[in-house]
Amino acid sequence: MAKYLNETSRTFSEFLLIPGLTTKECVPAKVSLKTPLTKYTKGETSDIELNVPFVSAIMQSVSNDGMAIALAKNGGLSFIFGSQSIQEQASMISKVKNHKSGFVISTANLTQDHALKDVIALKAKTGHSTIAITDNGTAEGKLLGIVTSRDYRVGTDSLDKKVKEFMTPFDHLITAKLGATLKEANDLIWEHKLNSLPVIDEENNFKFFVFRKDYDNHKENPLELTDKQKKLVVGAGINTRDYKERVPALIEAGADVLCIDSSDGFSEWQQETIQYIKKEFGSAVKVGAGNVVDRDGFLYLVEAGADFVKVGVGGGSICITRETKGIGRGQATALIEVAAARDEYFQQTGIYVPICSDGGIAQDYHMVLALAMGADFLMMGRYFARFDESPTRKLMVNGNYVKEYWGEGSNRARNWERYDMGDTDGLKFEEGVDSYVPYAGTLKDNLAVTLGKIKSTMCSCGTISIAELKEKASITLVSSVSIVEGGAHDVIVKE
Ligand code: RVP
Repeated sequence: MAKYLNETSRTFSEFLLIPGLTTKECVPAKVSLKTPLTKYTKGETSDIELNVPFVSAIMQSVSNDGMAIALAKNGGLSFIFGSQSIQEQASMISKVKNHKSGFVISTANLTQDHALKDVIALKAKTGHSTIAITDNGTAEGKLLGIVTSRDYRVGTDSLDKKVKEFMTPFDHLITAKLGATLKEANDLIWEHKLNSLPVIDEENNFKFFVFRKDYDNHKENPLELTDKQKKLVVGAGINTRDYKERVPALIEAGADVLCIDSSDGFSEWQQETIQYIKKEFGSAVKVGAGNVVDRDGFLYLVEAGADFVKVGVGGGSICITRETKGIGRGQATALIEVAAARDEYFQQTGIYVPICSDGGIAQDYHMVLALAMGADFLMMGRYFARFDESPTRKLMVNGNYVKEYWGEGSNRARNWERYDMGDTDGLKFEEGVDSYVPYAGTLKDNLAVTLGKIKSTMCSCGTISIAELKEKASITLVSSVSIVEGGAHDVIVKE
């Protein structure tokens, strides 16, 4: 006979936190959001600790090198999506590892034979007003000049005017040589009153821009997540099919942590993958696994050697797994059960295996609830997809700016390995949708607001660390009627 779980499967919106005593010590400035990413033994600390408990989802529409750089600079970590060729994924990883703060690979480049109309179109598309002019129109070509908005007059100059007629040519440019430090580059910027400084190699090949504004930004990133060599920390998604080829390439490229990406991780495929990685590469190579929604799934992956376990099936904003396959569990219920299993395992063995709540965070307050319920960190897709740094197009739809966001189980992603049940290749049916999310601006600005809310809630609960929150939080279920009470009600809200 089938086993019935009598407890209703619940989601974050059905819970609230009860305020605890806020002492004078409990102020947002004192709150630490540091949290372990990978397993550790009692009395020790995790080899990788996040400064902010967020990781970006292993998705084409969320986590590329650009997102990874932005998130690591702000204390979190991205898992670069694995549903691309091994070479492309490894190249994204090495771009993050080789990223030198303040040295930017230009994404707005043209040749000198382009016209003013191309400059205007590129500026509108990328939002960048400084354009590198190279012999082949790429970020790697020989530098011939630069164009900024000070070089042309829209409405006066002909749109067909060639770039070579109005660019600042190479011999009028101040440049830095490859190998210059950020300090040296900035000294040049200040000395010559520049807004941007191109960096070139011995053959005048263009390498980077250093922008005046970035130096200030860099100084403002106290939470930056770096490794021992001061390089940004980055993760990578893998699958249970091509791991024997993919994993060595990702490690070679510098990935700090791997994560098996699957909608249903309670499988022998994952066990085999983890065991292979640990046997071939040893415990220094960190690998997370999942997703699971109960104690049995968690313990199975832990016994297999997982360094962390992801929790959540079917709760993702773009996910229709529950509708198509009838599997899943309310995210809060799943998390509460797995967190209890994690704590029990820690008590018995002295090994702490962090858990990640993946998917279904729709409000900022859900994040604090997830942490209070036992998550060590959160994986989010929709949240990050809304920002400038996500890899997708920004469009105007019905008068509002939106960004594209599609699931890995959608036809658009064609990530059949994520949904593979071990037989014939190919995506048989969709488990995700292709959608838009409201555009929200930069990651840094939005994160500051979100973290401000989290810290404030933690202070209301009388806690200044995630560990303390987990221990002290008092959580209540809410009725559907009291949810109405929680919003503005019985008033006419002004527009
Ligand atoms: P959300 O943050 O709610 O947008 O959810 C993101 C999560 O959804 C991902 O981390 C992943 O676990 C899951 N996902 C990704 N693609 C799909 C799908 O197509 N069904 N689901």
